[in-house]
Amino acid sequence: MKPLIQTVTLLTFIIFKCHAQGNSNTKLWYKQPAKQWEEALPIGNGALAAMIFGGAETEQIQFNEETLWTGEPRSYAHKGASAHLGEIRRLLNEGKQKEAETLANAEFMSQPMRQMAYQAFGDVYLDFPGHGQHTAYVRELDLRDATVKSSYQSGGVRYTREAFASYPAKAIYYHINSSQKGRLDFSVRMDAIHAKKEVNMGEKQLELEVYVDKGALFGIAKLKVITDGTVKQADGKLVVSNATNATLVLAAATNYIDYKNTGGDPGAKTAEVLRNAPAFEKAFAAHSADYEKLYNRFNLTLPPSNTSALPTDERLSQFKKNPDDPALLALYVQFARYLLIASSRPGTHPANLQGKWNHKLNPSWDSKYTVNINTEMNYWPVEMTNLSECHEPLFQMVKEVSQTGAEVAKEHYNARGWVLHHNTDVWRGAAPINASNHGIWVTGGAWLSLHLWEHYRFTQDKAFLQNTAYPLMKGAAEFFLDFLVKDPKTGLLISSPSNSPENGGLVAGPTMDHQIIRALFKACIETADILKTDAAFAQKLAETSRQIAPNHIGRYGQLQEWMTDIDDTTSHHRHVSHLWGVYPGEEITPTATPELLKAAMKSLHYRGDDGTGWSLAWKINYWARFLDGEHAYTMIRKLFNPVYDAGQKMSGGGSYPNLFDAHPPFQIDGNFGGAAGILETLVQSHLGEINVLPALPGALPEGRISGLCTRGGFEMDMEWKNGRLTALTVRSKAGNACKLRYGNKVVSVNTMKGKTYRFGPDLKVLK
Ligand code: FUC
Repeated sequence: MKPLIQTVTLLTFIIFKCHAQGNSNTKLWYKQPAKQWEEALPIGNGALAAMIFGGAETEQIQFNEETLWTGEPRSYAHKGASAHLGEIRRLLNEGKQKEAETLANAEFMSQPMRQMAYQAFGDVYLDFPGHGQHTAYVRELDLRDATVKSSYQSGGVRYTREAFASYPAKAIYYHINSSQKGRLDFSVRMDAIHAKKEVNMGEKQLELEVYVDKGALFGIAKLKVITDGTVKQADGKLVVSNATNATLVLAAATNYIDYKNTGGDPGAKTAEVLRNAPAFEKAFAAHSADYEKLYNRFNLTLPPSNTSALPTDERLSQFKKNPDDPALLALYVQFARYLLIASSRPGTHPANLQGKWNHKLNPSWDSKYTVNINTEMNYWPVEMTNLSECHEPLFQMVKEVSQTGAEVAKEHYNARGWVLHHNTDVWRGAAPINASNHGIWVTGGAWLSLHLWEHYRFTQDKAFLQNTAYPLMKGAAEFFLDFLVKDPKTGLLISSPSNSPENGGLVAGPTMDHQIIRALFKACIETADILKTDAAFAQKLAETSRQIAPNHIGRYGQLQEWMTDIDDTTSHHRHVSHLWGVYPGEEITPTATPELLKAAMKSLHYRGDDGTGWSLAWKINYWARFLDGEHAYTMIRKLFNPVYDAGQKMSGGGSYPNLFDAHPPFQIDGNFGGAAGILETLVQSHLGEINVLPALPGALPEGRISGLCTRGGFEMDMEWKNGRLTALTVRSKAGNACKLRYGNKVVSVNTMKGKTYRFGPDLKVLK
């Protein structure tokens, strides 16, 4: 072997070896650049997001800013729709579903019928002439410091690139370094897929202006180059020569201020960000400190196997053949936390259907907020994995839709309170969209309100409960006091018109609605008690709740999806909404309602194990709540394994090479729901006790968790070996009584705020 080749081979070996050791829980890495978007690696600071491709000769940074959407401020409410409510209900009661849907489509839907779309913003391209020839290429996303890196050897020089999105600096940083002085030469340009766009040049600066096709919004992105080399302008590019390093700082903004106001000045906003942007080292220090404060609070360690050291794409293919790589599950959970920190920070919008990562002008389902499962699922792991403040953007959105939803409650239902149907967008549309058969679904706001209640249950923050949560929960509940209607056949109160999400069309009384409404009423009743307020209102909710149609077991032993026993046991529909009471709801449990639980399991068996990404993720959580760790693991496997049709097109759920979840195409909910499901097999805390290892899959005989939060205000660390609990530590944040369960063993402790309690194998109390 020639000496140079030997050195390169050795270097490659060392680099790969380094990746192999100790990183299997914390790094996604590859031996080649991304060829397509779903291989690129995401960064984000809540408001800005980018996908880094890592090409050696041509690098692409595809970026987004969260407020670039089509449309403009408007009310979507259909004035006077409530005049038709009685007739729609009457038609449904008479079994005339088609007539009811037709009437509702004509008189009851959002104006306009569709909501608006999240937009790609632009791209930064970097050209490195001659770097097509390279060796020892590695690309990675390091979850520990939220940085995407790539490096390779070209022309005897080692080039390294690091990219991160800084929350404190409100900017994306991209830093390039060459191992030899003055050997870095490249050019940088900006572009966008928008029809109306403009690129302007400044000294060491580029500016991209984009106008959305339909609507009031435009965006400005500014990119500044800081380098020790020379910078010249040529053909719409900045050409950097003879440099040793260079930092690109990217800022982007739009004229969106809030859902009512588009009077912002993105030019001034981005200029200010660039003016204040610290140099690379300082920016990185601030970024990593800010990020680590959140990320380091929680850890999950599952042991690596002999495939864990492989590059992530190869590791995924191996897992398909032999699903023995526990560390991959830990990586998946931490990746979900990474995505949440990157797409949902205080002061930003909540994570949408793609988080904030979107490279299209017509993304699937407009990359909006679908709230009949998807948006809620995005936040399933947030409290448990100690990222409570990342929940805040969702609460802000709930507050805003409670305002638009109050108008919809009035115009469509002549009701008090507020209502949100199955979708919202950046303009906070709340009326039923698309088509009556699935758009008229009334419990979106109720479900989202329960997220505020969950935040309280985990944090025990009474000021939050009083000032933020309760007013929104109460408004959501008030709506149902006016909306619920007597079923003429049974005399029970039912939700009509509505639908069992996207299955079976417009109906009177879908099971899921009743479960959600009962849960909301219960949360309000408990809150009124905690806050010593609204006793009469709580009383009214309790009386009403008792009259709502209960869960029914149907003729096949299944949990009925509707009031009538018409479930199709051959249907493999991706939504299994009537099991909401199992997860995230909690009215169907092994101890309190064993018969209903059995029926729910039957329903899930009938639905089968396949599905799109979020559907698989929901099923993991269901099986965990059924305390069936083995079936949960069967579903976890599917979360990783892409399904292809005969034409080799991805057709079912699974993970892309960058671990993005496939709907397909990419939809982020499954990443979050999958992470929540993995954890739900390890700890559950919804029944007034902390249930430890309730559904541990045999494939995960040992592991370690730290910083996991539970309801009741506890934070715990835990270890297990050979499938048995070996150590547990509980920190009490609020001084509540703590009941722990491990199998049949129960231990109760009266805790003191701020104190830590230790337990040994099998929950043995330690001093
Ligand atoms: C619901 C689901 C679809 C998709 C969309 C965003 O409509 O039925 O599968 O997830 O939301």
